[in-house]
Amino acid sequence: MQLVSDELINRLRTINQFSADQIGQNRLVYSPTWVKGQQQLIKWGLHAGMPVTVDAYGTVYLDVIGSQSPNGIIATGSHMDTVVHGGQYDGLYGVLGGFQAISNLVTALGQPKKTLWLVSFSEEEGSRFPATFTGSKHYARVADIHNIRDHHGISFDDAREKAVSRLQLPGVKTGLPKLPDSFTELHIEQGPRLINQHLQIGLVTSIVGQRRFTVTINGVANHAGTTPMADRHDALLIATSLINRLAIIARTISRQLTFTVGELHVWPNTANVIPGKVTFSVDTRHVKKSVLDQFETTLRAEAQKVAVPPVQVTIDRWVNDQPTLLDADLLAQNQRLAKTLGFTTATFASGAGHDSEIMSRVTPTTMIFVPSIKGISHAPEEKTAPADLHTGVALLQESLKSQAY
Ligand code: HGY
Ligand code: MN
Ligand code: MN
Repeated sequence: MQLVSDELINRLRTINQFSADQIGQNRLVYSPTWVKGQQQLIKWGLHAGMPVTVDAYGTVYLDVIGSQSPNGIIATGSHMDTVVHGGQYDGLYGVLGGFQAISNLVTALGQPKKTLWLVSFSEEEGSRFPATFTGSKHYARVADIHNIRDHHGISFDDAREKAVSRLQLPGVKTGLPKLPDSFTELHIEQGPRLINQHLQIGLVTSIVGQRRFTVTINGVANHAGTTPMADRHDALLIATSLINRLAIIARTISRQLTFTVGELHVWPNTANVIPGKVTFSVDTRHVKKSVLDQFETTLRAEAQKVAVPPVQVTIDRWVNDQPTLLDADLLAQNQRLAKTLGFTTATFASGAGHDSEIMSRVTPTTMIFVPSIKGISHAPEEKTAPADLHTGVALLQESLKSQAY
């Protein structure tokens, strides 16, 4: 079945242009660029004659109603939001690749027997508000997030209501659709395996567990020139030595345990003032819950060692996602289809978190990866070769076809 390949590349370019005047992609949930992205997807759906639904969190659902069992639903999709200064493919490729696969199938084979759904989740990254997977958690009826604010003090609910109201284009329905019979997420690998092994497709066995914390060190702000070194409670020096110790401990616990401090804020952040307060993020991941438990225990113990009055330390854990097994039958099906298509594959666990870990709690779920050049992601340099983009769509297409036609 001939892929109409330029459409996908052009659609990716169109939505990525919405944040073109900044460094990388900045489609933070409920931001103006995010609204434009979801609005553009809605317009493409309406133009293709697809019924469009938007839920209260801003997730967009495009339907192709099935002829024989409209209630049997086969879904695909990913997330519309990005990290700060992110890449052009993380999330968006799964949304637009899913749209392309469904469009190709309807063009070539007409109406499916089961309903096909494309889902563009509102938020996955946790890059604006301190919560992740808020779109898929709402859709999967796992949790509804409220009472959180971004760094500017804007409330999640205010931002959500304003942005979602902008998605109420003529012809768009509102509501929370039922759950599908299966969910498949097409995504870039965001790591080096496929590209280094010159393989075309990654089939995902499981998704690592991840935990995110905000650590706050309250020291004593004071004069940089008159305060003797021995009398200081410098929050930044305390934080940096704690971070270095945690990095060394993480390596000794497990070489597969990831430990990342991606965010660090200093108050008052002035050259001639001893920092009185520092907050920093900790993102840690592993395929085993026991290893994450061990690291968290150590993190808390090491933090308490430096909490000697007047120094105070607080730790806020705001992500605690468990390691997740994905559906083995759907993976095996995709392995067979990939072989038939002549695609080279590997199966492995995902080091990145995905909406699929939430969806796998409520329906059989699988993921299809395509290579990331140099394994880079969450950066403007994120890139996947067009041929690999199309290979992922081709396999997704065959997978949806085998389930819905
Ligand atoms: O952080 C992650 O693993 C994902 O990209 N949200
Ligand atoms: Mn993603
Ligand atoms: Mn991401």
